[in-house]
Amino acid sequence: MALDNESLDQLIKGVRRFVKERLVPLEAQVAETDEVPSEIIREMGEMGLFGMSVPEQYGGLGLNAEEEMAIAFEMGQTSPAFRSKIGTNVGIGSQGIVLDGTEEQKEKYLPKIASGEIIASFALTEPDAGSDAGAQKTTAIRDGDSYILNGTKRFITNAPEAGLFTVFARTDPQSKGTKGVSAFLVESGVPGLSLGKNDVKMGQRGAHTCDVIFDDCRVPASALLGGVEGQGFKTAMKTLDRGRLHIAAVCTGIAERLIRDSLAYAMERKQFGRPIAEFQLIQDMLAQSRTEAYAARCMVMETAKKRDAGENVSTEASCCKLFCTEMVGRVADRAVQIYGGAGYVAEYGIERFYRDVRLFRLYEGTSEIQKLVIARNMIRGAS
Ligand code: COS
Repeated sequence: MALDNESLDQLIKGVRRFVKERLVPLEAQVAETDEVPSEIIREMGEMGLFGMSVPEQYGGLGLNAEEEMAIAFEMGQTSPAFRSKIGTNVGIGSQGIVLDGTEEQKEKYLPKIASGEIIASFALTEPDAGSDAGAQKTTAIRDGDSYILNGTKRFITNAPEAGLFTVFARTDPQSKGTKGVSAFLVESGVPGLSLGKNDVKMGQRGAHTCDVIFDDCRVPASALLGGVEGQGFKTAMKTLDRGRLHIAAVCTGIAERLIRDSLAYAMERKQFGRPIAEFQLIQDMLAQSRTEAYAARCMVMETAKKRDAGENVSTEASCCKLFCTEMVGRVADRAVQIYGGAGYVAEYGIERFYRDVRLFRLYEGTSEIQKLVIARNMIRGAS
């Protein structure tokens, strides 16, 4: 454990209270305005939430995976837009630097990422490189002591707010596939970097994505992550291993929230003269959701412990991402069903969660990609 039990307990309780008292009351407002209020972002910074996974020596909380997942379960208990604000700093925006950055890069960026002073974003996906992440077309051509970047990144989470991008680009244009891809730390505002307009999405209003466009964007050679070419794809995959586990934990938290709401509604709503919770077909849905959310919590914690023990959890992280993201979809669907007509009406907030959770099966690797990773690792392990 990176924290002693008492400090961890206090942190978890503090986040739980913050979610309940500050975030839940703002859910409808955030959906309506498409903005998380700036004071909420400031408060999340004060609680250290941007720096959960950044080592203490760089100003973060330095949580291990088990502790981070315990907080992610709590942050999952409200609209995912709030978690998304800290999500890239905690996960894909910082972990490339933590895992593979040079000491200089760590010292330069991690303290600002940990405090939330800069939002860190992960620019991997392209118009023609989604699931096939190795098919990067963006290029970074060495020119003296600089690289010149050209290409377009798509659906980049937190790009509109980002101060720093981890950008994946091909340093060896002759190479195909995963080899020849390198990672760069590119600060926003550099000439040649521009943003597209915000994407209009199915849900998760308040969390923003857009294109990031590089047009002869010159960055210093020192922007090359780790100072080594050709390692970018592996950095991306390692980063996603932890990110996928975090998403699984968030989905578990959302499922638990929806189950709580569904149960409360079912116990209050009366039909045929009694609360609908007394009907076995409603109980069937409640019990299925409860069982699946419990399984999700167990597998996330088990994988986090294995990771903290130094084991390679690539397979398990994909198992968690696959199960938990699909699970929360089923739980949200049952929640709509238990609420009945009210589940379809915006005022009750359930239809919003139903739309919000759909994204989890897509980003940080679709369900199909998780299956592919799991099965490939099984075959490799057996041969
Ligand atoms: N950790 C460390 N290294 C890894 C790794 C991991 N989790 N996964 C793969 N690698 C390494 C492999 O060992 C291989 O190394 P060598 O070249 O030395 O053998 C290299 O990376 C290439 O791996 P692989 O051959 O498996 O690559 P593929 O192109 O076949 O594709 C998939 C791998 C499909 C799994 C990958 O492209 C992927 O995860 N796609 C989804 C991308 C994604 O999640 N996008 C969401 C965007 S972020 S919101």
